[in-house]
Amino acid sequence: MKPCTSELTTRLRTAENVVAFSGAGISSESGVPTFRGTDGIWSKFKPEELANFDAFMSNPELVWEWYRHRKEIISRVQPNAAHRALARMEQIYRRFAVITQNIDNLHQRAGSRTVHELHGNIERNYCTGCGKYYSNDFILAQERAPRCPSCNSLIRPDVVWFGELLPEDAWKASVAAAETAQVFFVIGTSAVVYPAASLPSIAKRSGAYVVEINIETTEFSMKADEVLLGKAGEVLPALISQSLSHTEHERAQRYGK
Ligand code: BJW
Ligand code: ZN
Repeated sequence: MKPCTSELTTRLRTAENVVAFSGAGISSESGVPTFRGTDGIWSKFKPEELANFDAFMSNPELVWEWYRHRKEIISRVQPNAAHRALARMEQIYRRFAVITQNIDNLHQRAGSRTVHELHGNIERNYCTGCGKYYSNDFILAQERAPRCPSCNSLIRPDVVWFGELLPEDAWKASVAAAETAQVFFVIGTSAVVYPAASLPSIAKRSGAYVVEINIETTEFSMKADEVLLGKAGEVLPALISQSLSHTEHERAQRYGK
């Protein structure tokens, strides 16, 4: 990775409010496939074809096969150096938030505490009829698309599909974080799925220095203040050691973290 600019180093050293917006690419080094991009391996189906309610109702077995497979992948993987670097940044900055489009829990498992999940969480499942929640153990014990023992309706994963609204609290908190960030990272996302993809522009309009980290350029790259091309698991730890390691102790003392 080429070193970050002195502009970014200065901003990272002086900032008090930093936000990281993540997508599937941050988990790819853990072994979770991305949806799109050169590393995306969901080539058989477009996410638009499976991740919507009509597809689920017309072929629940197929959609559940996809989610069961992903639940199994996610249960076996570990957070990587990129997730851990963000958890460490939360210890350094007075205000730090992760906004994630991912449903895999890897930020929380790496130790991040302030995580706004925009697209739900694969650990949870709920009944489309009565709303009752079910554990993954319950789901994985069923052979077919799971049905609610109380009302016999289909159970679905608690994730946000196309055409569905994002969770209001997570969305409001994310917009507020984007509007107040001094440095805003855009990490491992193709930035094509809205409204999440509008957050980097909201941050930029509100005065943040916006830094994209991706293995390739995206639709957002032209608008970023800085684009760091490389793997998130390599770029983020390098950023901390280049820009933050000597300020870490001082800040930890200052903010009592
Ligand atoms: C690395 C790396 C490494 C790899 N290091 N980088 C027309 C215009 C505008 C909007 C719309 C439109 N038509 C419809 C819409 C709205 C629609 C939308 O945006 N569609 C677009 C596709 C056009 N949005 C919605 O429907 C949303 N809801 C909504 O708008 O509500 C209002 C409404 C209500 C009623 C009617 C209409 C509107 C909801 C969107 C929900 C998205 N859900 C999914 C599935 C979640 C559950 C699950 O995971 O199963 O969310 S789809 C999928 O895409 C998932 C992701 O979170 C999301 C974004 O993907 P992400 O994270 O960016 O991943 P990739 O794979 O695309 O990119 C990975 C990147 O990583 C690549 O760039 C790689 O290069 C990079 N990379 N390795 C660094 N090591
Ligand atoms: Zn039910």
